Amino acid sequence: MFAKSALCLAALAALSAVSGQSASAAVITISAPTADGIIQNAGDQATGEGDMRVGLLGGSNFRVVILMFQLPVLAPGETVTNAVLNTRFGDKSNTPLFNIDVYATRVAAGSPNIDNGLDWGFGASPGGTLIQNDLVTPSTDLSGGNTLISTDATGNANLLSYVNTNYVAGSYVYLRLNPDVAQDSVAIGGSDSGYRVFAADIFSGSRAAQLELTTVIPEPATLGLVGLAATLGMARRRRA
Ligand SMILES: [Ca+2]
Ligand SMILES: [Ca+2]
Repeated sequence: MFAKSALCLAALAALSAVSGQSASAAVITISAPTADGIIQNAGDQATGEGDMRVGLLGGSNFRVVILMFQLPVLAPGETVTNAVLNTRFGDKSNTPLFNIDVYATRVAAGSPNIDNGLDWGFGASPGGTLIQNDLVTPSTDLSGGNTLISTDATGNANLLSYVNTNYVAGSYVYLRLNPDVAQDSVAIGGSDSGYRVFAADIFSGSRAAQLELTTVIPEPATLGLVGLAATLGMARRRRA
């Protein structure tokens, strides 16, 4: 029943697209690759861990999580209209007292490489573009052991703006999950306190962080007008 309705809706959408009556929307889900991982204050990194910590490990290893997502090639005229970061968390490790903030670090070409996060300072406000303040707080219930946490409306708007401003198809957008405290154990909540983020490396990637982009492709009639306007614009420039 639902499948049939969906098919009918899809057929109608296709028909109206052909007849130039509507725009079509799509949701593109991009999973983080296994190049996701942690960087820590000692200046090193790890990309093979299934359990990526935001917080302190072993008393002195202050860790932040680096995620990256490959921006897809869009169709002519296709625009991104919403962006959401979906991250899955395991149980807390001990009792973290801090919150996690999300920053965008850069868009970079080439293979996904956690080194793109290494040139950052380690502190409560590492710089870059703040996407989401307090994505996770000490009161966030993570007891289920596999909890999906998504950016909220403000975070989505910030992420959309960052993605659209810096979009390069095929390149990776780098995001950083950062503790919003200094790196001492007292502020963090103890020497082994942190939040555990699932990496792409385990559960066959099924718990990997995901960037969800909603896009809209304009109707063919609009595309035609855009093309006509561009042609007229070119003609005008030639005359001038
Ligand atoms: Ca990894
Ligand atoms: Ca914060």
